[in-house]
Amino acid sequence: MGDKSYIQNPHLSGMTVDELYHIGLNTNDDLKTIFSDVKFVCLGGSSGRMEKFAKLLQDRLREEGLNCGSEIKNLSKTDRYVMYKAGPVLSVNHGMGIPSISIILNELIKLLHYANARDVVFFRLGTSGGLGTEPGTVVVTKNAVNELLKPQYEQIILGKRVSHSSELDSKLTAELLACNREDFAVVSGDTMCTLDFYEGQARLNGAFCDYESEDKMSYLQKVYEAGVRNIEMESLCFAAMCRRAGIPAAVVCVALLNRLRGDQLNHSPEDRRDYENRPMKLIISYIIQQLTKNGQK
Ligand code: R2B
Ligand code: URA
Repeated sequence: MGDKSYIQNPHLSGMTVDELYHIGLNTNDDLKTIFSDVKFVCLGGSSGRMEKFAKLLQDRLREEGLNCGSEIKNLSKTDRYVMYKAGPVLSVNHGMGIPSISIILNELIKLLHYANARDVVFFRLGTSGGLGTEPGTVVVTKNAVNELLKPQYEQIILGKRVSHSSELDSKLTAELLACNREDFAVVSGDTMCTLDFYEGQARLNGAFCDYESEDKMSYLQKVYEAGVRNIEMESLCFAAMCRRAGIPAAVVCVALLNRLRGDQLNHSPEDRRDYENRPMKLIISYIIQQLTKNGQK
């Protein structure tokens, strides 16, 4: 990306102080000293998972003799989001759903801009419902699509519908698929992003449901036939915002269940932990490979 700015907002340069309100930092903080070396930003839903990711990654960076930074501590000053730094990698939680990930992405993109960070890559590592995809399988997203199966993230801005493409970086996706050396299946396919976990994902087990099991199955079958291999709630916004900022980005989610077989998440805590670790393992392998390749030892 070279010197091209991640932000496209002429109003920011006229502000004396910009508050990154939801992480409790502002432009009076020494953002350059702390964040100018960031090369990867990894986002996932839960705060605990992203702390664990930062610690696992730090151990691997240390083992490889790479810059692993100092003690892992939360750099966010609010209880909305957590943010950890291990060497050149930020690990941040995004909460659940598009509004939550949109807020933290706005503030992270501005943070990197103010810190003068360059050539940064973003990852979302998460959980999802598989579609014809067995539990534990990791899906690397080809493209994020909306509930109408279009690769478009739609926002209402000033009372008007505005669409941005949610197509992802095919080179990064291919590199991630190629670096899988782990003992679990990794597949590529489209990811459908919804605004809701229950009716929005054609479940029969929410508080409300006005359709029959057959309607659900024929819808999910149609979505599967269109190339979708998993369903979650953030990829569309994540892909579109990174694309708009000119940031290469990838989405790596484990399937917790196969939605063609059921709706309930009822696996054991051990299986859940094992499954949740899988996207982390793939992304850690990729990051180590890239840092080693670039001779940053
Ligand atoms: C996957 O899991 C969460 C819902 O349980 C949501 O954040 C998502 O995308
Ligand atoms: N996350 C989702 O959004 N859907 C699922 O089915 C599982 C995890």
